Amino acid sequence: MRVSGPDLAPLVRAVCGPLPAPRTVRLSRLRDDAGVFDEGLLTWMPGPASYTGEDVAEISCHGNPLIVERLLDALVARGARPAHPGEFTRRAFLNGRMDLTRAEAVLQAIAATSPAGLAIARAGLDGRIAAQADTLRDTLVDLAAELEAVLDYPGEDLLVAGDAALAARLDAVAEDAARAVASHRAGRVAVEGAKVALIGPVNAGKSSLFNALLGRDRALVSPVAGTTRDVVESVLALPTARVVLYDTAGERAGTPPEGGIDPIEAAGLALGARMVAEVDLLLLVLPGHRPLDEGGSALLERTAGRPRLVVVTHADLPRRLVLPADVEDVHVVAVPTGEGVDALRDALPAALRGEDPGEAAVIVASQRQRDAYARLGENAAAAAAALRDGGGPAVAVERVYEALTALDGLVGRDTREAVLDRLFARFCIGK
Ligand SMILES: Nc1nc2c(ncn2[C@@H]2O[C@H](COP(=O)(O)OP(=O)(O)OP(=O)(O)O)[C@@H](O)[C@H]2O)c(=O)[nH]1
Ligand SMILES: [Mg+2]
Repeated sequence: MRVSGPDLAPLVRAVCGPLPAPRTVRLSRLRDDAGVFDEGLLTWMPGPASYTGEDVAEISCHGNPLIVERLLDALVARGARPAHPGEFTRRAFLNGRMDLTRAEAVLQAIAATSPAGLAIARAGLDGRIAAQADTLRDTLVDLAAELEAVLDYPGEDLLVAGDAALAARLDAVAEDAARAVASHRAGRVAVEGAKVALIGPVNAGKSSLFNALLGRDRALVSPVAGTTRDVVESVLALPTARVVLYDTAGERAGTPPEGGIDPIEAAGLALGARMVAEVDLLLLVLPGHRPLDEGGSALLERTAGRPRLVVVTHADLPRRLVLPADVEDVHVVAVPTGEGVDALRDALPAALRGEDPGEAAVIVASQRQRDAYARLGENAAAAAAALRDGGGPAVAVERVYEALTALDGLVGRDTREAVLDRLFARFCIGK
C-alpha cells in the first residue's frame, strides 16, 4: 500500500506506530480502532525527496485481501482516500519531479509489450525526449530573440546571422521534428504491440499459414471452402513487437452458392471486415496454384492503399497465379514444406515499423507527443519559408512562438487540465 500527501506523518503513525528514519524500513504492527491486525514493513520517504515530492509511505502487509482491505479502511478512517489512476505520477509531474515526457515513459514502462518497447520507455525515463526538447527550445528562443531585434530596430543591420542562415537553422528544427513524427509508428508498435490480419479468398490457405506462423495448430484447416467462420486470434511474441494475429473467414468470389450465403458465414465475414479495418498490417493470402480470379483482383485493389504484404501460398504446386506487375511486397510460401514461412515471420517487424527510426534517434511512442512534434515541425518550416519568400521577420517570429508553444506542450509546461486528465486516466491505480 502506498500513501502520499502533505504532512503524512501523523496518519502513518496512527496506523503503523513509530516512523523509521527517512528512506529506511521498519517492522511495524498495523492497527485500527479494533486493535493490531497485521505486521508489516514500513518505508518512510518524507518529501520533497520522494516519487511524488510529497511525504510518501509504503506499507508491505500480508497479501490476504481481507488484511489489505482492513489496512485500506484504517488509512481512509484517518483521512486518506483511494488514489485515482495515475495520481501518484500526476502529483510527481505537478510538483516538478518529472516532465510530461518522463511521466508518459512511466506509463510505457508499465504497459510495454515487447523488449523494444521497454527500451523506448527506458530512454524516455532517462529524459532523451526532454533533452531534445530543451535543445530545440534553446535554438528557438535564440531565433526569436534575433528576429525581435530586427523588428525593433528595422533600420539597423542587426541581423547577425542573415535571413538564409536563420532559415537554415529553422529547417534543422523542422527536420528533427519530422524524424520524431516518422518514428511514431515504430514506437507505438514496440510499446503497444500490433494487430495483423490474414485475409483472402476461401481455401487460399489462410488458416494453414496462421498455424504455421504460430508454430502450432490453433485454427481448423480443411479442403472445404468456408472452413473458418469466426475470427480466430492468437499472440505471436516477436522481440520487437507483440503481434496479435487474426485469422478470418475467406471471401467467396462470383455468384453465391445455391440457397444464398449461409447466414453464419455472412456474419463471420462481417465480423472479419470490421476487424480488418482496425489492424496495423494485412497479410493478403492468395492461392498460387489457381489463376487470379475476380475476388482476388478485387481484394488486391481494395487493400492497395493499406500497409500489407501479399502472400502467395501452395508454392509446392505448379504456379498458375499471375499478379499484376505493380503489386509489391510479395512473399511465397508452401505450408506442407515450410518454405517461406520463417522469412515471412521475420519480415513482419519491418513491415509494421514503417520507416526505421535508427539507433540514436528519439523514438516517440505516444500520440500526444507525435502531435506536438508535428505542430513544432509545421511552424518551424513555415517560419523558414517566411524568411525565404519575403513573408518577413514579423510573420516568422509569430511562427517561432507557435513552435515554442508546441514544445512547451510536449514537456508539459502550461499544459491544460483536460490534457492531464486524459493522459493520467490511462494509468492504473497506484502508479
Ligand atoms: N499443397 C498445399 N496445400 C495447402 C497449402 N496451404 C493450405 N493448403 C491446403 O488447402 C486447403 C485449405 O486450407 P485452409 O488453411 O483451410 O484455407 P483457408 O484459407 O483458411 O480456408 P477458409 O477458412 O475456408 O477460407 C487445406 O486442405 C490445406 O491443407 C500449401 O501451401 N500447399
Ligand atoms: Mg480458414
